[in-house]
Amino acid sequence: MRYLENKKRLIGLMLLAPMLMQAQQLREKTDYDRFVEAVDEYVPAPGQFINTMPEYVEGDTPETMAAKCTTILRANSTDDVDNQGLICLGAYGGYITFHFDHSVANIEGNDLRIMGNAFSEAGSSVSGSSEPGIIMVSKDVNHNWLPDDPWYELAGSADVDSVGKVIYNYEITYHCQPMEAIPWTDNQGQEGTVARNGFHKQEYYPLWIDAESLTFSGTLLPKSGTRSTSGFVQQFYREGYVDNRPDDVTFDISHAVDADRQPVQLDFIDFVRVYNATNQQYPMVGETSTEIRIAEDLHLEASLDAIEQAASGITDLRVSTTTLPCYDLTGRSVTPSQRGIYIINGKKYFIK
Ligand SMILES: [Ca+2]
Ligand SMILES: [Ca+2]
Ligand SMILES: [Ca+2]
Repeated sequence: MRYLENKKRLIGLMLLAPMLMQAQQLREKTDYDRFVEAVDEYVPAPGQFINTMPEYVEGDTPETMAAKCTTILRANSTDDVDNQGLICLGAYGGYITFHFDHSVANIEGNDLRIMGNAFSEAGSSVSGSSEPGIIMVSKDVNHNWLPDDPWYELAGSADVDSVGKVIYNYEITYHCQPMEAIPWTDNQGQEGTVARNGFHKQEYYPLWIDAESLTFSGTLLPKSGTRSTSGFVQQFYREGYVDNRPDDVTFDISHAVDADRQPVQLDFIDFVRVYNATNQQYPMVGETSTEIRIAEDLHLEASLDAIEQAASGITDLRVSTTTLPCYDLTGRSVTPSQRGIYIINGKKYFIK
């Protein structure tokens, strides 16, 4: 039944293809899926689980490692958590980029579910294994199916809960040093290493990346480690991060912000990136590094409906200027100074 419905839908959408080029993306297939279609990039920072989650074998390339991540995320399309593989992003900045087989619509409420392996310490509601990753979203505005378009972070709770303690525009560089602790320097004048430990004996620097150093940038969350009876755990951030706490795994595209932390209004997104947003290490657990095992569009049918609706044209016409918050089609806040299509309250308007 689902197959037939989607097939009918595809035929209808193919007829609208020229207009779709102006709007959202839809892969050519007959049955759409709420889970990730493919991983575009897997660029972890060094770490104790790098080259093992997923496993590197000699000859692997960025493309084959991304394909291994795709296999893991595709295999995890069940709730059988005991049998799910994990993708590890390594130390601060390491990231993964993926897409679905359709644009994900930003509807009322949360839009994406992304899960790692965060857990509470002995039922604690405030701490446990928390390795927060920041989510970024992007729209394929140049329609080339590649994640080479403007990116926006989804603002998490630290923006308001830890004012003055979050470092925006953080940058860190790791230097390859085979089978040794991995040295790093950052743009805050700090340096350190990703330490080796007795548990994980493989190389910690991603072996398929042919570069002597790796530089990552983004937002750095404040350290969260705290002593516990079992050693060290991390305080949970309140909300808005992947692999942060077991009860916070769904996210709203409406939390997108630009580089100045100003809200961005996106009607759809085509690519999702998650990067490790912490730079910290603790005894026994080592560096905190975001893991991912599931990513899905929370509302596949609503996304497909919205694509269909958007492909059928502009929602409304308006013939004068507006004083309401107004965004261009890439999601930038603008003051409309020329005629064109703008997004106001989530709908497209023509202003002339
Ligand atoms: Ca939403
Ligand atoms: Ca984790
Ligand atoms: Ca693109």
